[in-house]
Amino acid sequence: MGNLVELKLHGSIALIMLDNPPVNAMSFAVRQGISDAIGKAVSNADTRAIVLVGKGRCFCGGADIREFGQPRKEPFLSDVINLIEGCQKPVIAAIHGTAIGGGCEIALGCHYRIGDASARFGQPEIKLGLLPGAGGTQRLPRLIGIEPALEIILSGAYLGAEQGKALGFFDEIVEGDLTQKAVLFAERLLSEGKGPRPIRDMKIHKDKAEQIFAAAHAKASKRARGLIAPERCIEAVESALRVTVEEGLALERKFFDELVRSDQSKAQRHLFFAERQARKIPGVPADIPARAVRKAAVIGCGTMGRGIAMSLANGGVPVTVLDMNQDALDAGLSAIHDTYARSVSRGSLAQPDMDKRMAIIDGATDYAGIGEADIAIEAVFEEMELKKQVFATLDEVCKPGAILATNTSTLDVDEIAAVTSRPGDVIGTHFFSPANVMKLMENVRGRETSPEVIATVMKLTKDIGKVGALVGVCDGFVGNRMLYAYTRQANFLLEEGALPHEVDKVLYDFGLPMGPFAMGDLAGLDVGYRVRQHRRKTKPSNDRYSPIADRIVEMGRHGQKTGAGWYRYDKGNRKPNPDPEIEKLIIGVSRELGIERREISDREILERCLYPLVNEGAKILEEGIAIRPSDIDVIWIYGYGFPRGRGGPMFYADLIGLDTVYKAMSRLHEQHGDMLRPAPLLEELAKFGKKFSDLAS
Ligand code: 3H9
Repeated sequence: MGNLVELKLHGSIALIMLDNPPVNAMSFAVRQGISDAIGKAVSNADTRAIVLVGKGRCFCGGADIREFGQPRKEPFLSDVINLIEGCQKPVIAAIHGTAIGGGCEIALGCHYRIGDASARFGQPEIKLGLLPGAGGTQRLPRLIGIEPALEIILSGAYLGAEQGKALGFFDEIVEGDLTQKAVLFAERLLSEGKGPRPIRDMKIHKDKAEQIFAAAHAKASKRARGLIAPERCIEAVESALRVTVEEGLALERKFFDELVRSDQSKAQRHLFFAERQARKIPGVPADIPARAVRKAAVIGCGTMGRGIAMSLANGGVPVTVLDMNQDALDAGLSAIHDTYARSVSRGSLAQPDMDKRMAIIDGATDYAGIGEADIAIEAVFEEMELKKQVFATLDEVCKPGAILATNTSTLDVDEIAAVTSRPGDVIGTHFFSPANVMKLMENVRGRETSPEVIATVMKLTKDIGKVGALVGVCDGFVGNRMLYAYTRQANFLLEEGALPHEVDKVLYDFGLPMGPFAMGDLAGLDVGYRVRQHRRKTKPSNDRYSPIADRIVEMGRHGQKTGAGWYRYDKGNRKPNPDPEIEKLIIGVSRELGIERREISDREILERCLYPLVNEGAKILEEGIAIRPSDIDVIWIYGYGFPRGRGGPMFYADLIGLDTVYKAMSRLHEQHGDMLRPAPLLEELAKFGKKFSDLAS
């Protein structure tokens, strides 16, 4: 390991440079290095001011997350920050790229902060189930005020240079060479006789504090149901108003230690690395050149097509939406406009950003209009023959080298690719509904998809702000195949004695945004119905099959959109109301099937729904459909709202112990037969006392 912190003493200014690629994380060696460098700069008589900069892509990406959970080594980050803050010579942070987490806290320890246009700052610890643990909860509110500080700490969002300047985080935003400008800034301070300006000495403004905290508590309990970190963040910031800085820092530290040991934080740290690991594809080297995607096309202007077009435009990729029917196209484009306009009126999107996005979306009613697209994403009705027709046409009209992608959620990508003369350019890009909101792209590698096409689509996924996982071809791919295993058991539970709202409540209480039946109503029950009918025709089977869902659709109840499905809905209200008619139907089906209804405990509901989900995940791993267990977690977190604090189904199973899951599956197998047979991989890992995370990837 080279020198991770460089000190240059020249003239009156000492320059301390962090050099710990890729993101200058505050590992033990970096903390030690800064501490030593500060010590030398302080004792050097010529030095009158100190400038701290980061080399490479950013100032600092925070504490080294890989060190969490390991024994702590001194100097701690808070010691280093206290050392900087207590320095008798002014210390200036010169920020480019991100200064986040511990990186933001280091900057807050400095007496002045300047940045260039690329500078961003934030406290993303909450996304790791933590709170800022090196003074962020005490210094940020003192510097910029409690309301914006709380917002930054609770959202984990990064703010840019201009916003930072307006809030008083940055003293100056400079153009040109940042280090040079920082040295000039330091010299100016000296010439003006300005010295250290520790934030800890700043007065905290208490105006409207009560309302601000009440609003923060209300928002946290709504947005972060079941998570401990948000409340701890608020309590720590609240303490800044009541107690001394020392006491506030001690409380913050106590909370940090408690959170870092919690399963919720372990789960969220797992997800941080899982998301990044998912971008690494065996057989697709990181340096393989991705194709340029300068222009995209989306085929189909229905709900999915519109959402996909918006996702691309949101990421700055110009997109042409193709629909052969002019009226459908007009309706689609105006729906896109209206969706953006709603975001503007809610305040979540600025009007100029909406204008920019709308300006790069256009429509076409003829395939000739998309010949120049670098990627064409098909989002037509989920029907094989139709998709084949579309791909045959795309093959004719798209330029050589264009990527032909399908948004199918269940169909065989290889069969679709086979109608083209370029199966190497065909790939699945499975977006989740609503596509402009949901972050997941389940990208599907066909038998012949080329590594270059995979690299391009994985890069595009990141470029447009989505999270991707690459999977192989099978019925339902990873997400929907596992979803089927889960909803199937939920349906059987109804036949055996439970009611939809009872099942949904257990899964909601577990942390899912909604249970399987409320979710079905939201998504529309007719979609699953069509898939099941197709499957029964193409792959008849004697497996146990619950007729309830089909009967509900055949009653004309398609979910929220028809005002009734598993539940009944009042006009204009999305709240699901249990419906006696459905209860009667369910009880009738139990009778028809000769099943004696029984009391079903919450625990049984949870195990019966979640363990088969995990079991299916194990089968998917055995078959090589998912590359690694953590990819499955990424899919379930970003595509299905699996609670972040549980880390995804495979991490959750690891946490409760695969032996527990295996034993429960064996019991269920005995009770319910083959459909619940434990996956051999689950059995093997459980027998050897291993975890899914022990599987090499
Ligand atoms: C904290 O600071 C707690 C303190 O309050 C108190 C402590 C006492 N540590 O995202 P990328 C790795 S909590 C270790 O692809 P980008 C990452 O795994 C920390 N590793 O790059 C990846 O590795 P690999 C608060 C880290 O340019 C590589 O760097 N900080 C860390 O798209 C590139 O990452 C955060 O939560 C880290 N802190 O984005 C950090 N950060 O190549 C959040 C990154 O092996 N991080 N890595 O896969 C980010 O938002 C982005 O990583 C960042 C760069 C914007 C920095």
